[in-house]
Amino acid sequence: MFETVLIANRGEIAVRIMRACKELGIKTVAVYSKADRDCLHVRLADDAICIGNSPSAESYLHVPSIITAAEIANVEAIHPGYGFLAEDAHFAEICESCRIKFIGPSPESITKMGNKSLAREMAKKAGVPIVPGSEGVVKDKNEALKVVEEIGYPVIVKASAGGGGRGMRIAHNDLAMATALTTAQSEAEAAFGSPDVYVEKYIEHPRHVEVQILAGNKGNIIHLGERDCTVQRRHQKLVEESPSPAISADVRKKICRMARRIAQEAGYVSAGTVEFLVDGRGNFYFIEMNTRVQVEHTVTEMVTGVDIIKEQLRIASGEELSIEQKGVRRRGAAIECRINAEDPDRGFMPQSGRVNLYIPPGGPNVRVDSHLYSGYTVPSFYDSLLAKVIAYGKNREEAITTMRRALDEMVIEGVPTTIPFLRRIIEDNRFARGDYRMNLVEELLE
Ligand code: MV4
Repeated sequence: MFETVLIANRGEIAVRIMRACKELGIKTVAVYSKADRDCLHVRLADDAICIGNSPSAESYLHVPSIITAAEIANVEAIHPGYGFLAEDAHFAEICESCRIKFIGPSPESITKMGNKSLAREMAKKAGVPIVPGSEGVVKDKNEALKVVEEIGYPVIVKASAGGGGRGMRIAHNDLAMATALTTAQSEAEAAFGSPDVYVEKYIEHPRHVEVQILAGNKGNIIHLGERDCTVQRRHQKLVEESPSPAISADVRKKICRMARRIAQEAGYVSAGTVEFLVDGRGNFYFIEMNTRVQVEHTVTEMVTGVDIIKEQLRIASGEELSIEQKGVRRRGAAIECRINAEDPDRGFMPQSGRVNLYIPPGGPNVRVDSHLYSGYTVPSFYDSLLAKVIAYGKNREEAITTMRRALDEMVIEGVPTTIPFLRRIIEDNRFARGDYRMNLVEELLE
């Protein structure tokens, strides 16, 4: 196992990774921007290095500063967490050439899966169902209309270099198709530096179901079951849970098998997540694969007892996974609420300022992953995630009861948060029945 690891991230995920390192006897090196001197991840680390100014581009995204810090601290490996440089193939490559282990998949895997159109083709080749649509990139209106002839409206135009819902446009007819195509292309060019887009049939009211996989160094790939992340607002997940309340045992088995198959086809190594859309009839379709650890990995940890970060560290250091597929037991249900410094009454506008008082929930079956403490000042430069509250129960009903209790206990004073809005979701009857679709949040806002 590694002796020393640098964590190229901040906030709750930096804290989470340090906890795993500590339990594995690994020394941790934190990096921080000028805005983050007083952050919890700096305090918890064995060593901490300032890497630059507050804007991410001058610190957490600034590759030369991070590599320099890694050289100075003489670390063997870098854990990128999620966001920032986690899915930057170029960064992974630079780590490799500096003989620093990037804790994640190979640069080639990141590049392959980062191209969503290519990933689609790969899934298709592996025999995994994909959403009906174009074969590869669509260049112009004529090509797009040819696809529509086969699949019909509505369709959705997606950026190849996008993902997570960024750069998507829906079209219901030929006229809208023309504008959807050109706006998606120019948005993609501006946001990702590539105008490539592809076309898919628009699935109405789908659910977002994703499968956690762990791929060892010997081609051994296991899955840890699925997560349901249907409760989203503008592609930001608010609540995630495992197992999904909306799929049958039969669909679950198939979707998990398909996730493994994609990872196998791609020669994937490390932790990853395979995303699917599930329609009202239980049909499922691959949409994309994420090559990082995700915010919501915690719900999978709660129902499987597997520490996903430790497994990532084991794989990266050349060790084998600590578990085999037949040793994975999924028990009970877990729900996660993301607590953000955002004002739901003002369009979820990000908020910053001093947290005068923080009282985290506790007690049986409650896990809180957070970098908060009373007196902490939330800076305006970064993602607004403050805490993740995860409730566990023997079944979904118990998990919901525990979540309701946990959210009632939780106090964050000084900065507006999404807690009141999350309470409404957890108390909603449709949520309780598991009978909701992608528009639950919008309906609650009206
Ligand atoms: C879709 C879709 C409908 N049809 N693709 C892609 C990334 C994910 N974050 C949302 N994505 C969607 N892709 C096709 N062909 C609808 C969504 C979508 C969504 C899906 C499930 C649950 C909530 C959602 C919220 C917005 C968009």
